[in-house]
Amino acid sequence: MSANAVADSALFNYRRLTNEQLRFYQEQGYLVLESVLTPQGLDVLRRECMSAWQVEKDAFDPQKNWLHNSLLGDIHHRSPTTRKYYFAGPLVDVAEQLIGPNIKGATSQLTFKLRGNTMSFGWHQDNGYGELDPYNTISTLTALDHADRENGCLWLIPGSHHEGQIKVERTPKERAAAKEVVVPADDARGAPMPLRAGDALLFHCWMLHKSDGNLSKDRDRRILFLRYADADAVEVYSNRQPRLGRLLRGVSRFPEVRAFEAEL
Ligand SMILES: O=C(O)CCC(=O)C(=O)O
Repeated sequence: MSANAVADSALFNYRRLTNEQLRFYQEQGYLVLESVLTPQGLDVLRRECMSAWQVEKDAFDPQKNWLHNSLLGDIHHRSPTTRKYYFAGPLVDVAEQLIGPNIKGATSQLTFKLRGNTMSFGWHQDNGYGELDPYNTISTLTALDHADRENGCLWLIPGSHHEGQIKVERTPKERAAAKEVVVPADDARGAPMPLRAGDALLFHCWMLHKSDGNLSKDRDRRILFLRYADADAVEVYSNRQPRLGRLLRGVSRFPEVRAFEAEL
């Protein structure tokens, strides 16, 4: 049976956040959701994502930058099961509970640290890379491998989203060159976020987070990164143009958002 023909419930575990989880998110700014992918869903996603990665990328190359070594954008264009997961999987229900009734997809990408990739990502907010308003966008990281301190799991500073938007200046040239954004933060306040393959970590757009390099000799650390935003969210850095992303729930006042990827 092709991935497209497999029922969503065989691939993904749907859920509603409890009041306790909602309170925790408000206070701490993050949640770990266990087993969002079923074993079959994990298997299919890994296969499709690796095929897409291998078309574009080689093994880790220390001469190349983090963009080349770690990221592959618009993975929902290349993997049908990712598209299903991004557009209609359990994280969309969760986004609706955390953001509100009107939701669009804002980013889909692979963020991989294959064995040998010892590059770290410094402390940053995801809203530092692409400031979206309103300030309730969520980042979700679905683990395609077990992730721990040895192979470069995420670290975050619980509660740091209460500090608000940290202004980071990047010129259009630096933005085009994907210059890394790093903000000063106290390592001692950081907490590692180990995940089992199939779990997802999600956090607020103001959450300070980082990751260290993958120091394992024989384990990859592959993550599927999806960002969800209010359907009317605008890009502050781009003259407040609407962020283009597929409308997944509810309505948007922007016709270009209503039309974006509607055919997918
Ligand atoms: O892949 C990583 O280790 C870091 C990812 C990250 O910080 C991000 O996607 O914002």
